[in-house]
Amino acid sequence: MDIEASTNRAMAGVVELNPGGRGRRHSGIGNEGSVGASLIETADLDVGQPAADMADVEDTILMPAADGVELVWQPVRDARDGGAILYHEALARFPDEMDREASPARHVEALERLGLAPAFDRGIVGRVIEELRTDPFAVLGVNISAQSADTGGWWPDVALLLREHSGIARRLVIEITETAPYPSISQAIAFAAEARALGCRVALDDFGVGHASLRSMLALSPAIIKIDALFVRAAASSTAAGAMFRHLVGLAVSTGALVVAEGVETPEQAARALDAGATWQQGYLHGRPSRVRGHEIRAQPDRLAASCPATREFRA
Ligand code: G
Ligand code: MN
Repeated sequence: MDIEASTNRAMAGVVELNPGGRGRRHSGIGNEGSVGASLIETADLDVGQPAADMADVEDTILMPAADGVELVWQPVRDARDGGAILYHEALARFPDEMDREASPARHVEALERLGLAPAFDRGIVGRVIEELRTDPFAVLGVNISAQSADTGGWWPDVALLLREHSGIARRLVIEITETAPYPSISQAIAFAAEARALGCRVALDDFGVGHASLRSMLALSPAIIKIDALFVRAAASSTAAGAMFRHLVGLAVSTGALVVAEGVETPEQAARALDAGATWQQGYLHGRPSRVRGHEIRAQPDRLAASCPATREFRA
């Protein structure tokens, strides 16, 4: 389906039913009923998608714009002595999901099935840029769907904002998740190049489990590659799984990218990842996603620049 057309159609329904474009849900618990029900009905008729997916659309598209989504920060640290913070990944949390570890993955997957992830991403990217603007010491990663890796869509507005506020782009890591395929790989390449030219770091997220991850690893030339948690978790289970983890990290390192092992929960996993070459790590061992924005957990804004040039030669 054409993403832009489907976004416009669905957004037309949203705007019509919610004059002013602000969400409901500030109370957090429950569904006030009529707006939600009519949106589902209308959208179901107009777009012809399952009602459950449309309920997710209502939450996920309206809430970031309405500040209804909370952003928590999780550090990416140097696993060697000191545990220096490279940046924090800003993770979206929905207020009705009281378990603060809950990931929005389920909602995002519903949006991706509908081709609507870019509308959600736009809201979150805006929120993250706002945090970077108000806090000159923040260095943040934001997740976007592969569906958003496009020089059309929301990118021109964001690029303009980044140009106007110099110094923000170099503190922004754009993590592209590949749970959905790229609508166009040539668009994704152009998107990554433009983001890089502005000074942003492009990261390939969930490496090893996404769509087309080897192709995009070569084509997008990401500054950062994040190895999916699956591999470090499995690594201890057998010699073969351990070897696979080591090789996967080695493959990522060989591109010249800065490599982050995700989902590190134990000292043993940290040691194994470090030994494999994943100097940078993220996971509960190194810090849980948190609301805290305190200075004691700050990243050094220059560390990202020093550790990870936005552009580099492909070394493999
Ligand atoms: O796809 P991405 O890597 O951006 O997803 C991050 C998600 O993983 C977040 O929802 C976060 O809360 C969760 N997470 C972060 N670190 C850990 C960890 O060490 N263990 C587990 N199980 N989940 C984690
Ligand atoms: Mn991520």
